[in-house]
Amino acid sequence: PGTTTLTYDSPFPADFVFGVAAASAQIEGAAFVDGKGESVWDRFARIPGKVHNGDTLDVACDHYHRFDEDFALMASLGIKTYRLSIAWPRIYPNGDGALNPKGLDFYRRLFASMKKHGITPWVTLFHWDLPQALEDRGGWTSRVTVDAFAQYADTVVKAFAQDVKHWITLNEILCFTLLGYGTGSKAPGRVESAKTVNQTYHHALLCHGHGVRAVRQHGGPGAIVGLTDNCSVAVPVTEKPADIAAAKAWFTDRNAQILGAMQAGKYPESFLKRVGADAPDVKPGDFDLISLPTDFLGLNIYSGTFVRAGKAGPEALTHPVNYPRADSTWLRLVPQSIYWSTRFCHEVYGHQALYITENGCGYDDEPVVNGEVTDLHRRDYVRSHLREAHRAIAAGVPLKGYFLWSFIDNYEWEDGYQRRFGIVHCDFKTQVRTPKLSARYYADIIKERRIL
Ligand code: GBH
Repeated sequence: PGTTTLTYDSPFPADFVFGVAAASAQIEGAAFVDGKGESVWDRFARIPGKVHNGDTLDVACDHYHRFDEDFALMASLGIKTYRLSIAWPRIYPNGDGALNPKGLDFYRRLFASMKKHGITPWVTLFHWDLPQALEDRGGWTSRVTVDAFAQYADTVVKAFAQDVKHWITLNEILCFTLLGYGTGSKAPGRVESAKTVNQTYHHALLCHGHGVRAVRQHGGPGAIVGLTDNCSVAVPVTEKPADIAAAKAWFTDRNAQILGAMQAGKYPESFLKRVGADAPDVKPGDFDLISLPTDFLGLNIYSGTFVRAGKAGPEALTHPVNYPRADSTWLRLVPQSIYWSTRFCHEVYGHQALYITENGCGYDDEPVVNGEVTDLHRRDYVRSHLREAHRAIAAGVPLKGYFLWSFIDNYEWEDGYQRRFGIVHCDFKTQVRTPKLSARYYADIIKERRIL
């Protein structure tokens, strides 16, 4: 990368976006209200032993009924950009077929409230809440889901072209494919062959393509669109050239199936060699969709893997047990992940606009004491990760924004309500919201546009 004139204490560039993020299934609640269909998570949460404490998504933060007060709180903290997702089963309760007008009405009211509070929406079309009716017809293993998504994307983009100018097609393909159909730790909890799992990735990539196509056809003037990926992040153990080269090679290899394929317009040779007979079936024209040009790439970055140059090539290291982490065991504290993920995406895939669409940390015990949650651990997490974002920009990486996950404590998937990621505390019994210390801290950063 080139260099800019940004120095250690400089403010972020004037057009840098500071936001917060959340997702429909995790905050809305109202899981069976106003005609919403069942999602795979509504079903999965009811299978004994799948979700911590048997927590369901039925009520969550009751954002469905409280969005106006939530946006008032957001605005009071100076937050002007919010990444949300639309619940597919609200719009098409059966995945395709009959449209539910009350689903569209809900988001119409929600966007009006955001507008009133001066908050710009960034909208993800799919953040894991697949209609159960589609799962019953094969879910992500079937092209039925691709056709249904194409229709859903057309409907939503058309309906909200006036309200929404920033679109994200899918959130984290890996999580709803490999973890939903390979390991079974996420909904729908299936354990399928490698061949089948690779096919689910391929169908997800096709849906991404349909999302891009829908925004180009119906998004209206000024609409932009991209994917949010949770790429594998490689952090060189030292910043000597040999370790950086090793990290870059590992990064390129590990991200071949999604980022590599989108860029190359085909599955890269390294990937095809690795999967052999388990390669996905590809139909003519598939890659015309998958490789449609996008306007930006979103990255959800929480952690990273250390890589060094070994005798036989790049070596990825397992974190030792004592390596610091949040309460989520996978969430090792590696702030340099922000710098290296964005830099490598720019260098390897040529991305010219990158956004951190999620970054945050989850902890279990964050009680409100004397009206306060002094989450200094989260304040420190945000600060150290923004430092690395700033470093990336200074090094000429086109990083354009940062969305903190999450605005409010919410349904943390298989970890239920115990694991808190919010900068606003939610009491799930009373629905009382209490901004944590980290919310005040982030509000100050947004106001001054520099690291405090
Ligand atoms: C994001 O995923 C989600 O987009 C968001 O909805 C969620 O609430 C948030 O982050 C916090 O978790 O089983 O060892 O393979 C986070 C990224 C990547 C974290 C996959 C869990 C699985 C580890 N996820 N990872 S493993």
